[in-house]
Amino acid sequence: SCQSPNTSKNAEIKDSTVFLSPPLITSMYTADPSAHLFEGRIYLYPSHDTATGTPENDNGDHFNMMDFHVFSMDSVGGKVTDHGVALHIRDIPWAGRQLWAPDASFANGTYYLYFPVKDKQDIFRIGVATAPKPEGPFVAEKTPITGSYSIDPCVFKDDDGSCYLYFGGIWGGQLQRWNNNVYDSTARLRQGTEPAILPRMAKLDKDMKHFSETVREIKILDSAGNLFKEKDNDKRFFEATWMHKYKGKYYFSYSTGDTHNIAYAIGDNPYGPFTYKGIVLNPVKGWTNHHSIIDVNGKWYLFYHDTQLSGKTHLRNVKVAPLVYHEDGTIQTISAYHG
Ligand code: FUB
Repeated sequence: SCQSPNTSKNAEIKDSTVFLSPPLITSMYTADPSAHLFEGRIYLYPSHDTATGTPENDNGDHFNMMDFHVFSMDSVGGKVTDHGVALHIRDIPWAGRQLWAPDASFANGTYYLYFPVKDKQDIFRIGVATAPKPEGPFVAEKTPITGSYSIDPCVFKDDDGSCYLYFGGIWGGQLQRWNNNVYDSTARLRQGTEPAILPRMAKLDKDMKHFSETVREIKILDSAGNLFKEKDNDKRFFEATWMHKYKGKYYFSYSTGDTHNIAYAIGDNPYGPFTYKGIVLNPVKGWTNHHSIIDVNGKWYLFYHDTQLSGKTHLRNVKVAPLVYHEDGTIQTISAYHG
């Protein structure tokens, strides 16, 4: 059953908004919602959380997902339709385990689903699958995107039709193992005053299945123009990339992971650098925080998740809240709870 957000319970406080949203989907556990407006409907591409009994650890082995369902609604607050299994891990020829957070795009008359999964060597790569309809079912390519690695792909289509893939996640997402696009299984996490690990991106080829350039790091700078250090872990990048454009500026948002914020930084072009501006969403119930931001006919929304239904960190439920910009283009911080 699906309810519309109960705005009467929501109160504005100073520069942040408390918005109490009900879960959008209660028939299964869903997380990491990537939302898009396709064919006049809102489509959601979330992770499908499942209780497989895999023990919890810092690598996120308990996030042991097997398939994706796509959901759609005609408006925020409208009935949510479950379109069934859009892609199953057994139909990805190169996949080993753990189907993590996906995203989707439309080009060439085709829908493209981007997804991270560990390959048979237990290394996270990013795959792509295609379908003629936004809800799938999607057919996976036989190999991962050449040169891709780590997790949490976000595909951003600019106004000129160019598409860019942003990705990466540290700890269980393995980004710390990739320096200059070379894999080193022994590479360790950064510490203290060492520069924080940076997210990655590359422009996509017109075929949407290859990178058209070498993967590069993107810089997130503080207001003084300096890169964050690992000790700045309430602001530095951890995982959950998202890119959107507002009034000609590029907004790169992400999770700070172990400090559980959704933070954002603004830049003048898709490659950055991006300057840190603040928090989009304060920590939610559960360890992870992962979101998307879209414009639905002039109104902006944040899709996110928490663990209201299960109380378990790996069994999450998708939610939505309105997103408000200040005059200067900064975003009003959203809290999912009172107090
Ligand atoms: O859902 C699995 C992983 O947890 C995602 O890829 C991360 O962003 C975190 O939400």
